[in-house]
Amino acid sequence: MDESQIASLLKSSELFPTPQSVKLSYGTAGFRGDAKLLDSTVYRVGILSALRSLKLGSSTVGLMITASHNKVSDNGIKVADPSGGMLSQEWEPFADQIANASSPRELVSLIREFVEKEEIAIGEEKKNKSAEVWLGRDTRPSGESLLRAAEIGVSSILGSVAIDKGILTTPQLHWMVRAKNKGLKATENDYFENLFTSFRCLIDLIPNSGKDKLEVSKVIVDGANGVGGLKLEELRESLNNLDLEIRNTGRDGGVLNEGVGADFVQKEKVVPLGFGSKDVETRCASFDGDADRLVYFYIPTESSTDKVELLDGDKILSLFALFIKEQLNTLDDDDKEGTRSRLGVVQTAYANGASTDYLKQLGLDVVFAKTGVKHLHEKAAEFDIGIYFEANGHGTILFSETFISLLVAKQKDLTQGSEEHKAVSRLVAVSNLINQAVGDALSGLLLVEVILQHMGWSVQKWNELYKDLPSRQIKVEVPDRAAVVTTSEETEALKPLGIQDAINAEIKKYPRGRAFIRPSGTEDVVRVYAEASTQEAADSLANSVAQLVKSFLG
Ligand code: NG1
Ligand code: ZN
Repeated sequence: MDESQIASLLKSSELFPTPQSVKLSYGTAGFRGDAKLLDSTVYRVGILSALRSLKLGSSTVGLMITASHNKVSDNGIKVADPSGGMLSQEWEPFADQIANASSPRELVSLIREFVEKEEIAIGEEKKNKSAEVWLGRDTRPSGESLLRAAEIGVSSILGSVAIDKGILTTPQLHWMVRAKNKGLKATENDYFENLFTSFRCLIDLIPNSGKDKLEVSKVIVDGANGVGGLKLEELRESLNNLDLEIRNTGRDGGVLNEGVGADFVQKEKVVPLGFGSKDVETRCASFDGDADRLVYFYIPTESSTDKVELLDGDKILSLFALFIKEQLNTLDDDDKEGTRSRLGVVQTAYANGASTDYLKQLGLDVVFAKTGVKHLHEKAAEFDIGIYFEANGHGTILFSETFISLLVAKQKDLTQGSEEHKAVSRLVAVSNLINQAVGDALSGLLLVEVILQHMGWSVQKWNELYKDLPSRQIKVEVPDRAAVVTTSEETEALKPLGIQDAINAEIKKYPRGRAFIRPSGTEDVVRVYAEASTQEAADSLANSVAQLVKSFLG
């Protein structure tokens, strides 16, 4: 690193002193916290993203400013690697170090050390290509000024270019970064065009015999008062074959994620604001604040309360798995070349036990990953087709490059109009529709809608695939959530000592009881999950475990 580079870093970092007494960690999905405290973090992640781009031959890297489903006064930042996936976990410790560096001198010295260790060609880019970082943000009021901090961070690595892509959903930015690095068309319009073209294609492939039982009833979407509803409105202009009503777009004064959105509906299992008795039995969906999560729900007729029937990430996963399996079975019947495919599904410990039983009974390969999509994504990528979902509605379907090439070749060989040709064409269209970079509520919604039409199913019929075991999630505020250390599968607590035995003793009291605790990676809480044969039992188990957390950590 030459003198001018060091001077540039020292000068810009003077603008962003670190707040006192905040310990930052890259966590499950980037840095998150009170937006007022994040300027220096965002600036520093700007530096990191420029270095990441240089390290990877000046590929485009993405920076998304959002705190997803968290409250509106929070914000956060996450990095999209050139593949469109999450930042490589190998770089997370460096992110933590620089975010916590207490002075400009310490910051520069950490960067210098890292640049040497990683052999990043800093300074030489002037002769070659420079780093490029694409920035996006959600609708939070703090987003604009944080975005400026990120730009300053990027530009403080000399020769680097920051390009502001405006207000986007998280998955849009990931999709655009991936497309750009693959040399494909990568604007927001290209993203929309890709969605409606592949959706149209799947609609055209709906079997004729199914037409008379077509499910084209209305779907109502809760946009969480965030960016997702706004983008869905734009997309709707080009969609026919979908009767879509969008509420909670944020235009009518509603507050982001407050009493609305996927996280609220999934965790509380109650009706979001703006929905009520007029919507009984209607198919409804909720996005989260940055539109990378999707859950469905409906209000049952008999409901006298505000409770909903929830169709969470597990149910979406099951629907997708059924559809994909149906297409693969059609192909496998015709499988002369022995090209049988490996289809796998990935869940976390939060997956409802009934969903796991159902998927296994379908004959699927079910594997488990730690919480956080970066872990699920990695495992799903090991299959030809890997479907992953967190119960909270974040997930997607990954197709391996080799498998896509094989499908495209088959599509050319097979006779047009044959069942096999249709099955292959559906799989190719799904691979285009569903975001290959991260979970995406917009593309997920379109895929659910077209599959329901394909099957001729109502939301109620879909819900009957299996019955969820009653479950309850609770957040417990503790002085230090890091005091909870779990096994790698996160299902057992190793620390504090003795707590797991106490939890096990509680679990034993309940038929089909299951419970675990883990520290959240995005909020300052310990999460408790409990499942049992009745709702009362699940609630009671969750409460007893929460009490244990309080007494061991309180
Ligand atoms: P934490 O706060 O680490 O539990 C939450 C979700 C994750 C993931 C991230 C990122 C639950 C229980 N946890 O993480 O699955 O989606 O947020 O947004 O839903
Ligand atoms: Zn989100």
